[in-house]
Amino acid sequence: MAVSQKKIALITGLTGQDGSYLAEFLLEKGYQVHGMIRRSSTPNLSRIEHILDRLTVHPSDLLDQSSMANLIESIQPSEVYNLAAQSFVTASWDMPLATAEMTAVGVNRILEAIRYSRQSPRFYQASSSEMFGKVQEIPQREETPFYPRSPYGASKVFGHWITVNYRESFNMFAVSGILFNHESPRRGLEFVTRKISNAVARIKLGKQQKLSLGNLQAKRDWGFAGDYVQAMWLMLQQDVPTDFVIATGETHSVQEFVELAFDHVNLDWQKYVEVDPKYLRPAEVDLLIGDPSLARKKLGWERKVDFPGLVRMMVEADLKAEAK
Ligand code: NDP
Ligand code: GDR
Repeated sequence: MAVSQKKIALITGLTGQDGSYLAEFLLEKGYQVHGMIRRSSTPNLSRIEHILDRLTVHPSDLLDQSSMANLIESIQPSEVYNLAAQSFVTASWDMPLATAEMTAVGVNRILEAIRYSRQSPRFYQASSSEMFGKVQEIPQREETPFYPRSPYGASKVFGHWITVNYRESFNMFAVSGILFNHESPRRGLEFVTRKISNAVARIKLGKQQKLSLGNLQAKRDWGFAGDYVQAMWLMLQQDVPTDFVIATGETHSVQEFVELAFDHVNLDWQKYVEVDPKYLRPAEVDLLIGDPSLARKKLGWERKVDFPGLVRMMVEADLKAEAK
């Protein structure tokens, strides 16, 4: 789909994994791209450094209603992508209230800012497969009931429903993408896939001896972040605002990820991996597998990178980075 005139996009969470891929994608499509960046004492722009000269960044915070309202009024975007959140599930038990402020109420703050704006931009909310939590149905689809298992998951359920609510109450073009886990070489080091790929590279290069993990039997539907940002954009180009599940339709255990990653560098994982109970969660999400049929049919969306390709890509990138 070509963009006929220059569209203006605002991305919250620009400095995160998805924000960086989405910004690249929208620049490629000819958008003028703006991003919200929260103040920090040290610069935190490593994922967007290579495109920074083509972006406009604005200081703002999900916690600050007036800064978001001013931002939307001054930029007058045609599309708003809300990717900002406290996104690490483990941390959500340590700081449940801060997680709720950012990941739940933050969504409502942006929706309020949009509701009173002149432009009425289209709105994308980053919903999550963590909302499904305890297995209610396999595979999980748009109608599967939610049963979140963490303060993060519960906050995302609020964000999801408040988006539906504003769509139905105020006739807004507001949609949620229920995205299953998506990873990349830009994934934060605390998430299991990147923790594994980085450790494998370091072990191969003799910089690390062991890899400590938690639950190896948890199963996730893992895709590549670069493929998933395209789905976000497609959702905002539809005639009718609709929520979609975005997933690969395959599930793999953490152990399978470990095995493939170590295989890639010809090492036996069992010699290096140990289970440390400190990485187990108070409540676990055992099995996630999404049904992307609706996205395939209505958006024409397909993932391009498969599971072995994703593991390979991440290990190769970490080998390169760690060798420097
Ligand atoms: P990241 O953790 O990589 O990025 C989160 C972003 O949110 C960062 O830019 C961060 O800024 C920003 N942020 C956090 N708190 C605030 C705040 N108070 N004000 C302004 N910005 C803030 O997440 P991902 O890119 O992986 O995920 C993007 C979104 O998609 C998140 O909402 C996540 O919950 C959701 N999601 C992710 C999935 C995945 O598998 N990756 C799957 C499903 C949903 P800073 O750099 O300053 O920390
Ligand atoms: P998740 O991702 O919680 O699914 O949330 P994460 O990579 O943190 O965990 C995936 C699974 O791996 C198990 N695990 C470990 N996890 C971490 N982080 N560290 C370990 O050492 C470890 N050992 C085993 C976990 O128990 C879990 O079962 C991600 C985030 O991006 C969310 O923001 C997003 O909404 C969901 O994906 C979909």
